[in-house]
Amino acid sequence: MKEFYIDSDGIKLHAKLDIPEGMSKGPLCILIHGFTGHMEEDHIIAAQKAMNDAGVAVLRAEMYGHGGSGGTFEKHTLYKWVTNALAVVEYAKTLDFVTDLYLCGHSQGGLLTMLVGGMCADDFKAILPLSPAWMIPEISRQGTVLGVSFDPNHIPEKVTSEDWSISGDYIRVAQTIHVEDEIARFKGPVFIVHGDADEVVPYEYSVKAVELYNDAELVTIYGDDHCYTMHLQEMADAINEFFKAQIA
Ligand code: FER
Repeated sequence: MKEFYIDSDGIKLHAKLDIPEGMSKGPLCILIHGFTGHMEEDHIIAAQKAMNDAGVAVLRAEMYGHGGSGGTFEKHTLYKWVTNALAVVEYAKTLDFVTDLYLCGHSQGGLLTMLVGGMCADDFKAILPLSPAWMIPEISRQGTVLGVSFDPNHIPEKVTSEDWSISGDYIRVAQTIHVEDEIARFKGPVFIVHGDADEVVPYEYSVKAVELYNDAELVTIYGDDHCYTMHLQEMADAINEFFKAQIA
């Protein structure tokens, strides 16, 4: 494992690169956590190991205001994350050992994966949104995020829950995003994993995403929650098998 920082217009992004033993050239998957998340969460590590086991190098990166990266949580927005992800993609493309590039992210990182997948469609062989929170723009326009309500036409300075606080700019940015446009721009394979008892991101959004994408597959983790706490291995196995089939 190699630990380092990737510059994103002056913001240091904390990153870790895990290359399978003995690999000299091969595929790389960028892997990104969710809202309030980081790169050492159980489901992120499980995904990383599943990819490594399939012969895929993994570049985990933490986005603005999360983990060991620069910025504060309260000041993060989806535009900042998109800018960060573009910097990570640019960095990954400089790595000589990389053959094919993939992008994977969980929840808000899954939304990011869908956005950047559309924006950089030529760069990715496939994308893997995990329990993707792609309803965030829509519910921000309606006036509620993570169960906290606000006036969508008169955005408050802050939106606060017991566990976190985000700035009005988070909402302003989210309201401008139209995920369907980026779904339409990615024509390659899309591999989605989602627990059908997800309490944070409704499973139905993944069903809808699969219908909208040109070439998508949904693996359902039956009875499981947002972070696959009951069947983590099922999520990992699904990812492992997806990559084994890709590489075969
Ligand atoms: C929301 C639902 C889910 C939301 C964020 C998320 C900010 C993201 C969850 C995650 O990344 O795990 O309403 O609003």
